[in-house]
Amino acid sequence: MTADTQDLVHYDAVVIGAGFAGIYMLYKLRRLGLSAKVYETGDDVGGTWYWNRYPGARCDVESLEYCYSFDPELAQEWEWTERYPAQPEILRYAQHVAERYDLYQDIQFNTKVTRAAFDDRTGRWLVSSAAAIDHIDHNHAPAGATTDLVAADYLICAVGCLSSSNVPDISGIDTFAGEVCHTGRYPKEGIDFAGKRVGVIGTGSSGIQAIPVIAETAEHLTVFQRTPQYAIPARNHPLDPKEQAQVKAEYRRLREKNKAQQGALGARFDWNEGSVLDVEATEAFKEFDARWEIGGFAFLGAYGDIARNPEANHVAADFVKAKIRETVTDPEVAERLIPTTYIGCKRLVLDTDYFATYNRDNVALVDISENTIAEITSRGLCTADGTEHDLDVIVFATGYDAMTGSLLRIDVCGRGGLSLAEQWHAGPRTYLGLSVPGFPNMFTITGPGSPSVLANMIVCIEQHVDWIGDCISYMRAKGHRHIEASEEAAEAWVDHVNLVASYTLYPTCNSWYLGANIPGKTRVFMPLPGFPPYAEKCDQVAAAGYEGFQLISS
Ligand code: NA7
Repeated sequence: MTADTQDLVHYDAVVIGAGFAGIYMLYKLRRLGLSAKVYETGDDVGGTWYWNRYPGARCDVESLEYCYSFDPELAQEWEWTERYPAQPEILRYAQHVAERYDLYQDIQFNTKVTRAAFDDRTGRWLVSSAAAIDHIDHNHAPAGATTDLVAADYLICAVGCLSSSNVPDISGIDTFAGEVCHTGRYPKEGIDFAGKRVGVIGTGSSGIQAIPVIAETAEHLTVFQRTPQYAIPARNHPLDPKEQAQVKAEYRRLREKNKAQQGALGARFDWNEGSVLDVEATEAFKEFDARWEIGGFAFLGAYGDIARNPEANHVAADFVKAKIRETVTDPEVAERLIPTTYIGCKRLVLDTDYFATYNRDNVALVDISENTIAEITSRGLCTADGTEHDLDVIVFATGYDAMTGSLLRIDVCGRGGLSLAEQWHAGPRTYLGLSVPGFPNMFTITGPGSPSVLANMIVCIEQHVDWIGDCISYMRAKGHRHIEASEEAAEAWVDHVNLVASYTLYPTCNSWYLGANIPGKTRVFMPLPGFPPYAEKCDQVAAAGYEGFQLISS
């Protein structure tokens, strides 16, 4: 950047992103008396819940746990309507929070941060942004857009773990005459599927939520499945106001209990530590059955070794496989839907009538694991064996360049012009998932190397924002101008994350946790399993005067 930085508008902090992380960060910075500016590509708050407007979009963490806890009044006043919140309700909640704390005035919407560079001369961050007119491809600012440049002491990246959409590079995609969308960039005005032949590519959480809903209105739905997935019934239902009142009467205790769980969720059901291998198969199946009826992640809490021990995992997987065979009436289709990986190795999906949807006459399942999609034509989609599927709408439910994609699409440069892409060429290297060596005063909320997507995101966000707020307060009190993770601390942290992951079955399959869904992406296990020990470590680091960080005063 060559601009004379003396004359630039200066903020104490610039925050990138106005999702749940960005808006709470703004609230926190305000409370600390700091000036802050938030840049957001969308035209409202909500982050991932702003963009994911696809039919059936719903959170897989229960409403009463998927919300902020920083203000008991907010927690008491907001009433959830369903066990699991649907996208529109989560968006309304984010809007309510932004209005309640008067946050909108410091957020610049429709703006994409294109570059953030640490200026060695002034010791500040220079942040360039541009108007983001094109909402369909929200990852890229339009060429030639006017850019804006501001300076900030702190750069806080609240860009989200699942925001950078992955649209596979399939030849002919631009020639398709019908409508195309990605679940993570779903059009605000929606899509009318009535009377249309629809193709959904992808059977992760998004596909599995969207498929049953689309099937209800589409004339015909073809699901293109690369890898079959385990799904557990969500058993969503309207929330009984009495039940909600009871939970809220002891809300603080529930939220504290949340934080003591590995995934910072599921405080209202038992997490059994025992081994499934210590009980008879009939007893295990009885326990699984009970949890299948409860619905949701309670299933994984049946026994403590499902996520760690292959043999234990098989027992749980066999139970779900039996349920799929029981539900899907065509045995051949059922077999195609049976996963072969460990259960929970890819993120477990919560569903509503997913498997039963394949019993409908207007739904077909196409296995593209070997017979891949060869091309998209003006009329539809053609698989490698030459079969043509005529379609009016193609829905890509193909996921995200998770955890690193949104940050790396911004040109971020640290000390001496070191680019983040270079620093992370062999996979993301952070200390605590919060800080990157060579990038002073830059924080990554729920960054790679922190529990993030393996835990309740809202709890993770609050823990990070509180930690960052405390850190900035400490620096100001002690007269420190810069904080930066040391190379050694980051090196040791990456080793630690890999070691913890190696005790689990997570690294055994081609998941987005490993970056395996993106061609060419370095395979490194990115999130850290286990919220409670992680939060304790962060507290210890702070209590020890920010051990593993260099603090610079001049
Ligand atoms: P996911 O979980 O990454 O699922 C994406 C799906 O798309 C999955 O079935 C993929 O198959 C499939 N996919 C990805 N690329 C391709 C290509 N090139 N061809 C065919 N199929 C493909 O994303 P979601 O949006 O469903 O969920 C993301 C998270 O959001 C979820 O875990 C929750 O945390 C909320 P694959 O399994 O890679 O073979």
